[in-house]
Amino acid sequence: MNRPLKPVYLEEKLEEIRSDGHQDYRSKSLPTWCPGCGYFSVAEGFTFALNRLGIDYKDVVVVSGIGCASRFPFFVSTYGFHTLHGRTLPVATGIKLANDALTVVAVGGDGDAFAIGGGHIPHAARRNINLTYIVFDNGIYGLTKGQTSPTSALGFRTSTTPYENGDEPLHPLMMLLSYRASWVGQAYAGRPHHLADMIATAMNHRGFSYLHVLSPCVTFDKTDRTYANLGMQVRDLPDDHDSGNLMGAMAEASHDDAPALGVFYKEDRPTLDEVMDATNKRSTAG
Ligand SMILES: Cc1ncc(C[n+]2csc(CCOP(=O)(O)OP(=O)(O)O)c2C)c(N)n1
Ligand code: SF4
Ligand SMILES: [Mg+2]
Repeated sequence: MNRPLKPVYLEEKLEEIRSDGHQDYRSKSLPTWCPGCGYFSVAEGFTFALNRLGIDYKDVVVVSGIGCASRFPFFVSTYGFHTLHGRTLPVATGIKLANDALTVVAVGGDGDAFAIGGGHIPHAARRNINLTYIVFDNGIYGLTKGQTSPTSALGFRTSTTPYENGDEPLHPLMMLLSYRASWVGQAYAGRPHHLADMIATAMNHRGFSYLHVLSPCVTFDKTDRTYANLGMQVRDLPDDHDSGNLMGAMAEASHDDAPALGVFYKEDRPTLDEVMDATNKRSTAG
């Protein structure tokens, strides 16, 4: 018997949110992600974060590359730009520099960020572009049906590594810390409330904020980054963690077997648009 598909998007829920004085940031396009994909938590967390920060959706642009994660702009009712594979950050940078009143959030998968797009990250971080970059790391290429990615674990079997992955994975948090991203945090799709908090905190930072989200691909990874495994591994950063201490942040980030959740590092320093404004002023003075 064919059962009618029930929309996940309920009109009553929308009304409830509106009558509460909140905006609903979910779009009318239903997510095309597989049931159980960690990305639903990110989308939900994002709408909570925008409500908490009180940002109007007309003032937000979500920029993505290509991949399952990069479908994100279709499923939130902000402005969106689905760009080319790996070119999220250059486009996001251009948007922010053209109109710095906009809140710019760049999103994408681990392949988009660290394989084809990896060359852009160091420069966005060191120049402290005032935007948020959320990478949904499932350790695999989901959209193209399960090939290894730069963050796939050693020994992981995929369609491209049937005899086990022998490539050492990249370490995104260590990379971002050494590139001097001015805000670096980690969250987990299986802890949606914490994730929502972390998205809001990252977006509230002035400067380049990098949020790494550990997220299971339930369709192509049945053995490694599963909810069961990640749920056992993740831990909170210690209460006495000093997010102003870069070396301390690196030490916490280096515990590969027990990924910590929370804000690893933050610092306050001039952003790219501030530096450019100052340069403009100097060049036009006298
Ligand atoms: C220039 C270019 N090269 C390759 C591809 C094929 N391709 C599309 S998505 C993707 C990887 C997606 O993996 P990831 O960024 O981790 O996103 P996920 O699907 O896992 O969310 C690749 C290789 C492409 N679309 N464009
Ligand atoms: S293939 Fe994997 S990453 Fe893509 S939507 Fe399905 S579960 Fe999510
Ligand atoms: Mg991926």
